[in-house]
Order: sequence, then C-alpha cells, then structure tokens
Amino acid sequence: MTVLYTEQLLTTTGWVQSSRLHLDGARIAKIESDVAPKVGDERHQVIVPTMPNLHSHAFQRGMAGLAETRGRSEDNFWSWRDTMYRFASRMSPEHLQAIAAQAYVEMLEAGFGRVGEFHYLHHDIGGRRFGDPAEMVGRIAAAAGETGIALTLLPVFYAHASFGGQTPSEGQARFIHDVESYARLLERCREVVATLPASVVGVAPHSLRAVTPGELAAVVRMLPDAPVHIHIAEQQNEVRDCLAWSGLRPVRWLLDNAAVDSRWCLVHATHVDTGEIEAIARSGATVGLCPVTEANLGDGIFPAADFAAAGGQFGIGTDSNVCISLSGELSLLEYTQRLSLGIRNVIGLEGHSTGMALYRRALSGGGRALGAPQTGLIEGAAADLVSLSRREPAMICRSGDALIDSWLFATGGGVVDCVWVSGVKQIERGRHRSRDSVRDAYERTMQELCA
Ligand code: NGQ
Ligand code: ZN
Repeated sequence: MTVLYTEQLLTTTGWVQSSRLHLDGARIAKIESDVAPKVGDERHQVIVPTMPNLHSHAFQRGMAGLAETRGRSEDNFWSWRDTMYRFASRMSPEHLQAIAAQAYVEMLEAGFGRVGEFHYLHHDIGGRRFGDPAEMVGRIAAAAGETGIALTLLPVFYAHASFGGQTPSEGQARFIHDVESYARLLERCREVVATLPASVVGVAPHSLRAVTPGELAAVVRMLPDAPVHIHIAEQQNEVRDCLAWSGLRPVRWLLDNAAVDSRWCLVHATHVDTGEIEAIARSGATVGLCPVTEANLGDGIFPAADFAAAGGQFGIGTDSNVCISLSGELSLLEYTQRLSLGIRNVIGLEGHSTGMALYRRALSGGGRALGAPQTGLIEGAAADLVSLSRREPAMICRSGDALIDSWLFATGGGVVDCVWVSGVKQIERGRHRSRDSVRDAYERTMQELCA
C-alpha cells in the first residue's frame, strides 16, 4: 500500500496538518492526521483534490491561437466558428486521438482529474459514415486511457443548423444524427468506455439551436439517471433567435419545457435575467462556466455573484482549450465579476477566502455535473489528488486557505507537483509521465493538419 505524507491536506471538512494518506488501489483507505512521517512514506507539502473539468472540446486544442487575426468584417463567435469548422473538417481519427491526448496531458498537468468531453465530431471527412459509429468516440476513450484522465463522455446529439429544425450546413455534416442513429451511438459509447476505470456516459443535446423539442425529449429519456449537458444562451444572437422562434429566452424555454434537475449542466448560460438566475438555482442544475473561452469568444459575463447568492451551483470547464489552466479559469471567473461590478472578493463570504470558495464550489458543481459527485478527500473516496509545491515564490510562507488564494491569483499555475487519478500517479514534478511521446505524436498530427 502506498502512503503519502503531507504537511497540509485539504479534506472535506477543512485543512488538517501532518497527515498520512493510505492509498489502497484507487481509493483512500485511511487518513491519519497530526502524526509523524514513517520510513517509506512519499513526502509532499500540500495535497488537495483534483478539479473536474466539466466542458471540453478536445480537438479544438489543435487550433488554439490560430483564430486571433482580425478579419475583413467584425470578428465574432460566428466567424470563429467558421474557422473551427474548417479545422474540424480535415481531422482523421488518428489526428483526433493525438490532439485529445495532448489536451488531456495539459489538463492533468494543470490539476484537472476528470474531463467532461462534449464530443460531436462523429463522422468521417465529408460526413461519410464510419463502419463503427463510435470510431471517433473510441479515439477520445483511447486518449483518456493513454493519459489516465477520468472520462465523462458526453456524446452530442446534433441535428439542425438553428431554431425551428433548420437543415444543417455543410460544415456540420460530421456532427449529424437522427434519434435512432444517436441511440445506436449511445449504446456503442457504453461498450467503448466499459474498460476505462471510473468512466461515465451522459447525453448532450448540443444546444436549443441544434435540436427540436421532440428530439430533446427523446435524447434526455435515453439514459434516465445520467448527466445531461447542453450549451445555452452563450450569445446575444442566440437569445434573439430563441425569442423570435418561441417568444421565450433560451433558459426560460428550457426550464418551462424540460424537467431540468440536478442531472443537468447548463453550459455557459451567459445571458440570463433575474428570474432565470433564480429558476436555475431552484432547479438544482449546475451552470458550466468556461471563463477563458467565454472571454476569448466575446460571449459576455455570467452574473455569477447573483447566481451564487441565489444558492446556484457552478463548475468550470476549459471548453475550446485555447489555454488550459485551472488557476486561469477560476481567477478569471472572479475577475470578470470584479470588472463588471467594481468591487473585490465577489465569490465567497465575509471573512472567508475567495480562492477557497471558488475551489470548493467548482469541485462540488463539477463532480455533480460529471456524474462523479464524490470529489472531496475523505476515507473511502477516490484517490484523485493534486500535490502543490511551495517552491514558487508566491507560495512561500503560505498555509491553509492562503495556499489556494496564492495558487489561483498569484501564480501562473505552475505549482502543481504531482497528480493522482484513481490512485495512479500521472504527473510528477509537474510533468505527465508520457508528456514527450504525446507531444511528439501531437507534432506529427499538427504537421499534417497545417500542411
Ligand atoms: C462548440 N463552442 O460546439 O464547439 C461550440 C461552438 C456552436 C462554444 N459554444 C459551436 N463555445 O455553439 O454552434
Ligand atoms: Zn462548448
């Protein structure tokens, strides 16, 4: 049995000192605190739980930084999407696996232990069908298996270009299913991930733009207790189009027309009014915030302070993977609130650390949204751990909550030392054990795609 000794440990009930964690395979068998280390213990300074990354499109990592040149007319979300569709149109299954593995290595190195992969690149180039409908899903699962990140697979149902069941565009040909073919895909997904430890499969109607009400209901029924993820109200345009189609704003339409509950993750939910904020909080759904991507795409600012005050739950995601950073997502989430409200220390309670409030909330919201609700460190829980190093100047003389505040707000994130997922150490001294081989395969893929 492996025993980790750590000076400080963040448990479900708070910080404890001088702890010995006994790992029994994938689980934490026992935690002793206020004890001395023993010979053979592996020594660490600070151990905290890994963070769930509740929303990723792994393949988009390959175009990170390639959509940052101003075009002839105004650039916006939709012109970025055209670039993204062109990038996606040439990707083979091998390319997808190599890019996803690179993204997952970077996620693990950042301190994420589980990824919710919102996967919609299903068909071959030009929309031709593969012999196995789960060919591309298999590549996502292989990348997760290769890197050791825990996977919540969210196969996407995508059928239409916009509200009212519009015919999909050419750029969407690789995404498209009908309800019957999606049911077959889902069945294969469950087989494909069966050998991946701790994996979960959910359903993901892409957005209210991409599904009809009937399709939405059918998809949500397919896996009765599994996570349901949907993009919603990310862009003002989308709110306008939804109003024109239904007379209701997107979040309002969803809450009135689907049984939204704690299974649900509303990704973005950027544009919400006061009534919608309160109604999401009451529903028990998690809001999936992706601050770095939302900033990159010019989406807008989610009213996180009001939502948190209403008792709402949120988690964080890296979405387009334009820059994979745990500290970056959480600090930007807080900073967008500060910038829009003109005040400091917004998420959190009087007299308490903001970093801790962000970390704890994103931990429980993310775990719930990904169908892996037990995220804290406690005896019997999964050994999903991050150790932090105090070598970074900004971490010197910090203890307890100040460690999290300094990590999130005062470093570039480079304080992650080791990461264990289900008791397996994937990151050591900040580097994934397969960092070099994954990088080399990624380089070959990028050379082909950029040729
Ligand atoms: C996606 N990404 O599915 O990758 C979307 C763009 C769309 C974000 N929404 C496509 N950030 O929403 O139509
Ligand atoms: Zn997305």
